[in-house]
Amino acid sequence: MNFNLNEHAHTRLNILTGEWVLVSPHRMKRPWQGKVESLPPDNRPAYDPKCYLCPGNTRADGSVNPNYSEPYSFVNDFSALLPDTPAGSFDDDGLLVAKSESGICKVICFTPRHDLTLPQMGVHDINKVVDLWQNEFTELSSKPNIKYIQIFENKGDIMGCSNPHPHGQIWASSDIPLEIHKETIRQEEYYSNNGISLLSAYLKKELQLQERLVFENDHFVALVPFWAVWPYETMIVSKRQVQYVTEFTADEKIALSETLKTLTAKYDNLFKVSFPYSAGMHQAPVNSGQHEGWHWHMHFYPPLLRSATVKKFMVGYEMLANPQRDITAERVAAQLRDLPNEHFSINS
Ligand code: H2U
Ligand code: ZN
Repeated sequence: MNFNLNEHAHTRLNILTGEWVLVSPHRMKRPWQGKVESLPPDNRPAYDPKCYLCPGNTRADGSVNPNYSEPYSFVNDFSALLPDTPAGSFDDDGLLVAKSESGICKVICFTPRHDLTLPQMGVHDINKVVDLWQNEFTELSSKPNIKYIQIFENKGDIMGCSNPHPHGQIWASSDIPLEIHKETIRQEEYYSNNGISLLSAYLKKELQLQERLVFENDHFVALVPFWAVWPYETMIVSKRQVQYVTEFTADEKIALSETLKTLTAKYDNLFKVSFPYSAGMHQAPVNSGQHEGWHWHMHFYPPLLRSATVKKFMVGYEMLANPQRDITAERVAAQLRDLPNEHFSINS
């Protein structure tokens, strides 16, 4: 019997982090009698007088949003990181070790419309969100104590998102977070050994094989990474190696907006619901020297398993030993690729 990735249990290497995922394709026939999540009805008004994020409304801390008509950002009223935290560290015999962390947290409202999500926005309106990401990145990276800027979106109650108004967040920190630390080591090592970015080489391979592609345009590729852990996990990778979102040209920004719209529409089309996920871009640290190997990309981590109501739990073996999945990355990529690029609500 020959080893076959579609039939036999195996582990796959995440080349960005050096971690492994256990893949058990033979388990896909397992019956499901577990927890079924209920879905909230999605019949939001264009403006909700009780929403903290809608234009003109009062937020939880008493500040009032302007009557914004374009993407709008403000400092998070409950910031996890604060700019004026004193520097310091704590070490009790190397057993109790801590250090202070400062930073800035912002909230970004993607649109004044309470009832939309990214796939329901026009490409030019998504492009305005990309403009704001660039402006925020430029401003935050101009502060020398900021070392990393995490731009992300948490979408859906199931992800613990507190408000359905389309929004994302930015956390800028005085230290380099763990995931970025791991990806920095792997990408710099590959670049110094091969003279090309790890993700340029990986993208070349994926474009040749065509097994895990979901969507492609002139400047970006959306794919299910070979090492995906979450069943519907995807990645957007820029065809040109850049370190930062601020480097994208006008054409690249439109292409990124189109990729974001198409990928999130495909996600919604999968189970005909507003598809929950945590997504965010990974880019090089700032104010900390050269990062020649770094290649901008975006991760999408959706929690759903096999339907709109069945959530994947990372428990048991996965918490204690190693993440695991049943459905292969190749099967999921084919499923997402074959779904329409247009949002289902357009035809319903
Ligand atoms: P989620 O993306 O997880 O829903 O978080 C929304 C953020 O918005 C959350 O971090 C902030 C919360 O602190 N927020 C405000 O800053 N002001 C408010 O009035 C409500 C929510
Ligand atoms: Zn709102």
